Amino acid sequence: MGVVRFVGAVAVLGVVTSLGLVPAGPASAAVPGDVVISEFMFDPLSGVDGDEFLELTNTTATDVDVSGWSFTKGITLVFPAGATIGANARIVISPDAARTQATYGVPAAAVYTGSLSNGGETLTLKDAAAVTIDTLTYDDVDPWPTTTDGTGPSLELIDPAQGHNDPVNWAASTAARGNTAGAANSVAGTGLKPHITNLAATPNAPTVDQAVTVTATVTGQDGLPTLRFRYGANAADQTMAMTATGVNTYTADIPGSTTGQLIRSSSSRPSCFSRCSITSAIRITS
Ligand SMILES: [Ca+2]
Ligand SMILES: [Ca+2]
Ligand SMILES: [Ca+2]
Repeated sequence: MGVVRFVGAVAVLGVVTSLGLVPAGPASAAVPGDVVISEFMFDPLSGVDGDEFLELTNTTATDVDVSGWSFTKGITLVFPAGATIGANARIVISPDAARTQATYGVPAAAVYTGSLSNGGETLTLKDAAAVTIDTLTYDDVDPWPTTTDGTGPSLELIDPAQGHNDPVNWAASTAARGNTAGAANSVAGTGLKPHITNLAATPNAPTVDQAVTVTATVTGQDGLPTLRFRYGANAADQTMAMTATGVNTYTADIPGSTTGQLIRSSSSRPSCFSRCSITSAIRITS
């Protein structure tokens, strides 16, 4: 009878350098970053398109004139002459102002036509001269948050100063009511949190003394990720630096071993959002 053993493999992540906000410009000359798509509900729990909304935030200390600004893909809206977003203020737009008021308790500053795709699409906010002010392509599958796909919470931007088209910079709202329409985001933070996908161990059923190669895709971190693993239920964690094999892809070899207990390693990092670490179990078969 062979030894049966699980080895947990958890990649541990580095610290991210944050970037500064784009300096505020005059109201008549907004630049990308001045106004950001900061939150949206693309697939509300009610299943009613009228419960969709999209929040825009003016990240600058001056009013921004959004006259003639538009969305033309996915949803359609042209802001009327004289429309402004106040300094550091947020507005909510929606397809149904009455429902927005009833469901979220906030007024819709403008009403768009069309609806936000339940399967993900590209949203682009352009200014009156058709210059792109913000754009992102969201999805309803990993690495994007998946609880926002019709189960209640909205998608919220974490750090306006970081890339808006990076799923690592978006998270499901953690507010009790499932959104923060017109208010500061519940997940707001500084810097992108690390995100691990595609963690794999080869072979995933190693024999005694057979090394296990662990590979992973890690984004949103500086430097090389560290692989954490252990050989038995009561053993101490061991760590090793992973080696880069490509853009955001890393590998490390766990040496083979002959002893150990059944173990399922898990890791939680309270400072991270839920998607920043994953655990893999490996069974040694003989
Ligand atoms: Ca929708
Ligand atoms: Ca969907
Ligand atoms: Ca919000």
